[in-house]
Amino acid sequence: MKAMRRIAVGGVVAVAIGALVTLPVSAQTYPVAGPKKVKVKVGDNYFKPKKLTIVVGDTVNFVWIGAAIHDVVVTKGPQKFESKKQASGKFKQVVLEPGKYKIVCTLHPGMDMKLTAKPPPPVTTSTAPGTP
Ligand SMILES: [Cu+2]
Repeated sequence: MKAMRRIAVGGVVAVAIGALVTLPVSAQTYPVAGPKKVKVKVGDNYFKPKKLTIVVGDTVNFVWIGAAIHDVVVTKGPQKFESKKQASGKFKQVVLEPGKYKIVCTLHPGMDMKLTAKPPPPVTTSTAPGTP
């Protein structure tokens, strides 16, 4: 019985360590400075800006400004997301994985953009001015 119990406890510890190691990126906390909201226009037939750099944790807010139906689809990138096909409205996406993304409208070949998500800057422990 003693041996059985030891195995059981060991198993629990192994599972706990495994959970720590596989902690998803989304569980990280981000510095006070962020996150930001960044707007991307979805026009006929273009994204503006065509190149965008953000910091992980930022929200990209796609806003439809054209008349035609478009969508927003990641074809390459560490995090996949896609909007509905729509002619107006918005699509908000929080980007949690650092890396380079290619985003397209699947309805219009050549309508694409590049998004780069940088890792968050290290948290600094600077004190406020006047603090002793
Ligand atoms: Cu389109």
